[in-house]
Amino acid sequence: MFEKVLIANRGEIALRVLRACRELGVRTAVVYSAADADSAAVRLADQAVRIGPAASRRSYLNAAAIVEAARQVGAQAVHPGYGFLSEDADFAEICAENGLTFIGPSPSVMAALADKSSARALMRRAGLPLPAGSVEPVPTAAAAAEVAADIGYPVIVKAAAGGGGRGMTVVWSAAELPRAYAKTRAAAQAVFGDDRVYVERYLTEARHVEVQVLCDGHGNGVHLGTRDCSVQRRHQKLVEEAPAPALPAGVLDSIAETALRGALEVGFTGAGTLEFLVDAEERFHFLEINCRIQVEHPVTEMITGIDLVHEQLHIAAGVPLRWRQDEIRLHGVAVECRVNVEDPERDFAPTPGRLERFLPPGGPFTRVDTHGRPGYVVGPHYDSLLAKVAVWAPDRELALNRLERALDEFDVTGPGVRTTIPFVRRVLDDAGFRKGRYTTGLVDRLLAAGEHTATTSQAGAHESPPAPPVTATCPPATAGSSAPNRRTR
Ligand code: MV4
Repeated sequence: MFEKVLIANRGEIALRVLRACRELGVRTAVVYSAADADSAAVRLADQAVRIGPAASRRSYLNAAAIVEAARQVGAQAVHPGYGFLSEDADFAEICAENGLTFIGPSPSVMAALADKSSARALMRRAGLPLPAGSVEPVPTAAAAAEVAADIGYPVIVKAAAGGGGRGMTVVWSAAELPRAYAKTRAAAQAVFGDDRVYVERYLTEARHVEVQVLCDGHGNGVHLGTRDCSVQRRHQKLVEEAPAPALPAGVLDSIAETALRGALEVGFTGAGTLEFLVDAEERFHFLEINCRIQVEHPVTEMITGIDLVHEQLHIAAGVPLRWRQDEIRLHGVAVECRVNVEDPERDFAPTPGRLERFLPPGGPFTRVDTHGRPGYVVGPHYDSLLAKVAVWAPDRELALNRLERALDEFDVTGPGVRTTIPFVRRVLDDAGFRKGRYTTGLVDRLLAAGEHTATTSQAGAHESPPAPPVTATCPPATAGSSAPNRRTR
């Protein structure tokens, strides 16, 4: 095992990785920006290196500064977390050139899989079913129209260099295609510096089901079952659960086994996730593979008892996988929701500010991953994820009740601060969601249904502050301060 690992990330995931290192007796160093000088990770790490100003371009995305920090502290490996440089093959290569182990797949495999068009081709060769469409990038609008006519509308034009829902346009008819094609190419060029796009059949009302895999550097791999991540708004997941509900065990096994076969076939190593869409006929289609630890990994940890970050560290250190597939047992149901500092009533706009109160839930089978604390200032520089609340229970109904109970306890209050908790509650309340019968269309349906009630709920019809304790030292709620996330009963 490594003696010292550099954590090249911030927020809750920096803490998550730090804890795994501690548990394995690995010393920790964390990098931080000017905005994160008093973060929990900085306080808890053995060492901390300031690498730049708040702007991520000059700190958490600054490969040279991170490699220099690793050299300074004498770290042998770099854990990139998620986001930032976690899927940057060039960064993995720079680490290797500097004698550092990048905790993830090899740079060449990462590069081949980061390109969705190339990942699609590799996975098709490995026998994975894909949505109908082009495997090679489509060079002209005319060629795109030909592919679309062939597979039928609706189609979706996707940037080869995209991922996680960035750089894609749904096209409902042939008339719209030329514009959509040009628009997606221009956007892809602007955002990724790479204008290649491909065309796929667009699957409506499908379920987003993903498979967690672990593959070592010795040709061994296991899958850790499925997660359903269909509850997304603009490709930001809000609620995730494991295993994917309301699908026959045979279908889930087949998706998971297919995913693992694909990952091994393309030489993937580390912890990875293969995304699929499952259509109404329960057929599944490979979309993309993520070569990193994901935000929603806790739900898989809860149903398997396997610490995914420990496994990432072992795999990167060359240790052979400690499980065979028949030793992996999936137990019960885990559900997670994200607590973002955003206002669901204002198009989920970030609401940075100081957290006057921060009281996370507790209780049985309840896990909170957060870097928040009372007095913590949520800044405007980074994504708005403040906490993840994950619960486990023997069955889905109890897991959902437990998550509602946990959210009832969670008090995040500060001037101007709002969270996604009220919206998550509406998801958990939805009849279709309760039954496990929901698709990627759920969030838009809830938002459309909530449109005419938005004003009443803003006035506090749905959320109301608890009576302040007599000894309260903080000022009473004013127009600018938020109601805590508490349900009126
Ligand atoms: C799709 C799709 C339907 N058809 N591709 C979104 C995230 C990225 N990983 C892939 N995504 C999708 N790709 C085809 N061919 C549906 C999604 C999708 C989605 C689309 C609209 C609204 C919510 C969604 C949630 C998950 C996936």
